Amino acid sequence: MIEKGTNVALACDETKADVVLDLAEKLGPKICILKLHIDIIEDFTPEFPKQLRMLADKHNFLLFEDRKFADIGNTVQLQYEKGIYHIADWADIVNAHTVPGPGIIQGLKESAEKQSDPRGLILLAQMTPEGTLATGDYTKKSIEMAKQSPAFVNGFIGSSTISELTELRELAGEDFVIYTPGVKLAAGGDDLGQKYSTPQDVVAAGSDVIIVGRGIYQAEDPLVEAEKYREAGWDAIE
Ligand code: S5P
Repeated sequence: MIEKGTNVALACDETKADVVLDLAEKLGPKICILKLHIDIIEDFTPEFPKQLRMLADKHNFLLFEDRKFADIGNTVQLQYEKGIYHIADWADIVNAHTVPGPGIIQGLKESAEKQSDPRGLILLAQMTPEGTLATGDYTKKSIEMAKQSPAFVNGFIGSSTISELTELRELAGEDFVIYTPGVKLAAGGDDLGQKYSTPQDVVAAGSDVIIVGRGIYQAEDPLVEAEKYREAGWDAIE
């Protein structure tokens, strides 16, 4: 982040491999992370994550597969390592819900340790949509779980609701990275409960990384828009 002067994670929710690769190549210099949902790619081939990995190394950003694991330890190991996606082979970071308890962290950690490159986990201590159940005691217990595995769990997904995000930062302390989705230059929401705050407001509330999806990739010129978010996010950090 410091080398590139950016705290923007691009939520690249496009469904065609070449569109994702094109955005990764063009926007690579502006972002610290490319977050994707591998299971929405309609023309997936094993070549796709390999090409993405090459672009991540070329432009010095991390790959974050937003898999939101949510099962028992044994099952998440299979989902992380096997199937058609082999996520553990190429994703620097994945995330998990804490609803199953600490076994999910242990399971993913054992799989991660088989890899030669470092792997990290983000816990969904909060979520952005209206009516989420990930609040209060759930958030507190998620943070406690992270503190049991601090070398592997690098941080949390935080809410885009400013009061909640502020509380998350207070509870988490300074040793964890907080990643906040639901970020747009103009606050608001969508028709399905997503809630947006601005880069300035989420960083002021304690967020480190701003996760931006439609605000960038649906813009007329995603490169121009990515630079606006980079500037807003990095000015706020500084
Ligand atoms: O609570 C959450 C957690 C995540 S990871 N709320 C979210 O919106 N996300 C993800 O962030 C979501 O899956 C999507 O990929 C991105 C937000 O996209 P946007 O288009 O609304 O900016």
